Amino acid sequence: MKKDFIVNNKINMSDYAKALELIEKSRYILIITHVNPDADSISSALALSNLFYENKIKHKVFNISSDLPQNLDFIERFDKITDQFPKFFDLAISVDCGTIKRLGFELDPKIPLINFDHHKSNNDYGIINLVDPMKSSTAEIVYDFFKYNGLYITKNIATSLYVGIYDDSLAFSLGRCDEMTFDKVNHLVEFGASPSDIANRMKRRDSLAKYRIIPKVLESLELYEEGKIATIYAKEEWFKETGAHNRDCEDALNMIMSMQIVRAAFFVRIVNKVSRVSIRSKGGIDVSKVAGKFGGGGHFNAAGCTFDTLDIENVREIVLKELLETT
Ligand SMILES: [Mn+2]
Repeated sequence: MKKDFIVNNKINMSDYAKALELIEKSRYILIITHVNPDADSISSALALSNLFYENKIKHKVFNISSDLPQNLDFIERFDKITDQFPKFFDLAISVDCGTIKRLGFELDPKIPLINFDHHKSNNDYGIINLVDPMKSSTAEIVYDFFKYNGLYITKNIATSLYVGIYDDSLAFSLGRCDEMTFDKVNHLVEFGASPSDIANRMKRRDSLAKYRIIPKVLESLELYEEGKIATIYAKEEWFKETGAHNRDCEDALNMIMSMQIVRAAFFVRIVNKVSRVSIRSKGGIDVSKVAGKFGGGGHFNAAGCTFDTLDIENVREIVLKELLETT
């Protein structure tokens, strides 16, 4: 007999109900998105924020920085995300934070925390942990929270959740995208999410600066092990020369990974005065282990870490050595 998709979930079903119970008895909720937020973190937070707003539950969506991905500005309540702490909150909800460090600040341990996440590195740091590394995105887990608790998904919530699933699954191309993902997406479209509108707003609003910096980044390409391993970097001055934002060059890594021969690649650049390394792989190379060696984390095929230095060439050599040893 075919079972309902909810039964296949790794997360203990009663935890979804417990999370809602805790939300309903709290007076003020802080929803926390991660450092250098991506679409999954923002959209998971905004889906909850729209639910809370519609139900008159007092809350704020917080990010440690005011530098947000502006291509998400079409999601309802995006303009309400703040880098200011409220005077008082008695519940925290983290979304897509693979380690507690990703919150970007020290949370008072007396405040209960609901942890929504899908990173392998997550060590269940919350009081309630809705964590499943087999899910394509945290937005999928937030969707299950709605479904399991019988909560109504409005058009704004559907749009928000679709954005998270779409972006974090690299437009439905990751292995963790399964029939349950498409089941959810089907419902979200039914509830009013528009796939073409969302794709246009997210993917077709590039800046000119992006096309000025990407050739420079591609020019930095070095190949090792007959092309299986690739590295790229972005020099700090290139951002000044082109007016590009660090997000403008993110696609360079996807482009390198699209080369047939490349099995693993990483990208070094300066973000907020530290060297940030993004590592990607295809198939059986676990790059979360490489990132983990340097205090970072992430997923099997996509991970990252930072180094407290501006010497990107040195960082490139250190990570390259580790990656060559792993493969
Ligand atoms: Mn995610």
